[in-house]
Amino acid sequence: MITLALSKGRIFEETLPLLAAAGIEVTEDPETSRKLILPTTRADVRVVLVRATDVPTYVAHGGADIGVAGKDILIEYAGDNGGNDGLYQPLDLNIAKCRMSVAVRADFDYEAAVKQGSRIRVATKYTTIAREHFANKGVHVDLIKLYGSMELAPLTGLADAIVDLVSTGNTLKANNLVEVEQIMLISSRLVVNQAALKLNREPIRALIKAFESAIPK
Ligand code: PRT
Ligand code: MG
Repeated sequence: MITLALSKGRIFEETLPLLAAAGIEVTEDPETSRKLILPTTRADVRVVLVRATDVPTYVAHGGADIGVAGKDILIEYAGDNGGNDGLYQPLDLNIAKCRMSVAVRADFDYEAAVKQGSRIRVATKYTTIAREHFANKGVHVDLIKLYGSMELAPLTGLADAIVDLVSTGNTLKANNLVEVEQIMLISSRLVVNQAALKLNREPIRALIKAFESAIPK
């Protein structure tokens, strides 16, 4: 049995065409089903639904053999584990694309604050990425860890800036925030448990190959 860990929403939806390329169809809809383990049209493949942040944990510890996770999630997971996540990452799937950016309130002069060498208060869920970005720029920051709704932080005075994912930019716009820096482009990757790859080499290799053939341009 091959167990694939996916999160509901965009990653699940955008992984379906890749599964189709491997001849696999998920036979239940995660949005309406209450099941956490979904069967597929292949008796030896099942999907487990986990939180996006839990995908690397499931795969690293063998709760799943393979998984799909955003680069954002993978960098933070490695950061939380001393830089070593133990995951084999054979493919950038080029799905669930967005960018990691710095955003501030429209009336906050970010450039001036950076130039003056002021300490900047930055709220984010992505502390590893943010710490590294500002350290590389030589900017002193106080990082404030949040678990959601980062956009609220500059509006309430909790922080001067946020580091968050942006795709259309509509969420920033709706909250009077402006993107002042792009840190990196983000897409989702295939992650594989190293022991599972050794034990189950042929079927997992075949799955990786099929996924590779269907990566969107
Ligand atoms: O939502 P939940 O708390 O359950 O979990 P999650 O946010 O970790 O998962 P999910 O499914 O929302 O995101 C899974 C992965 O999709 C992320 O790890 C990213 O790699 C990728 N991805 C791609 C995104 C976005 N685009 C995205 N736009 N993840 C989140 N967003 C959010 C962003 O945080 C912001 O709040 O969408 C909002 C901005 O969108 P725009 O279009 O208004 O700019
Ligand atoms: Mg989300």
